Amino acid sequence: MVRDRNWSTRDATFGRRTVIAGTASAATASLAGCFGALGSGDGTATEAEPTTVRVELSNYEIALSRSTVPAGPVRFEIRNAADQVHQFLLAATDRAPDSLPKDAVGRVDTGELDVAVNANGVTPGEGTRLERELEAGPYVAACTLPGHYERGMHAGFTVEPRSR
Ligand SMILES: [Cu+2]
Repeated sequence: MVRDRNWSTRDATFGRRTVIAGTASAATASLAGCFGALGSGDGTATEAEPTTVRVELSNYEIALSRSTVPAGPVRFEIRNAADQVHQFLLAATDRAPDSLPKDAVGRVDTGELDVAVNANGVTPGEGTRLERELEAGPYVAACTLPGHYERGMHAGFTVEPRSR
């Protein structure tokens, strides 16, 4: 007798759980439908949330809040903490951060680089926000204003393949 009652209780619990699970998956399916509709609107099917990287420019350094991100959308929040204009350039390259190609007058030759981000002329005390879709690979961040790169305004950055 006792055993029978236990069984019926367990059945009831199991039944309730099944209903809850069913409701949750229906909600997930309708949310996915909404995102799918948004994605097709602007031609991008990206579902990933952007990874935020804070960039602080100073004399003469580029500080990144993280040096590795997963491939996909990356949002750069760039701030110039210095007393003069700086640049945040990010290029896909397998060169070392201090070995970017130079032009005839010794400046970083951006024409030789696969530039992913170029925030030029960031005003002192101000900032800008840029979002880019980045593919996996090695990158170098730099400020190419005369003398700045040579004084150390460069940093390595890596975009890793997104694990699925
Ligand atoms: Cu600079």
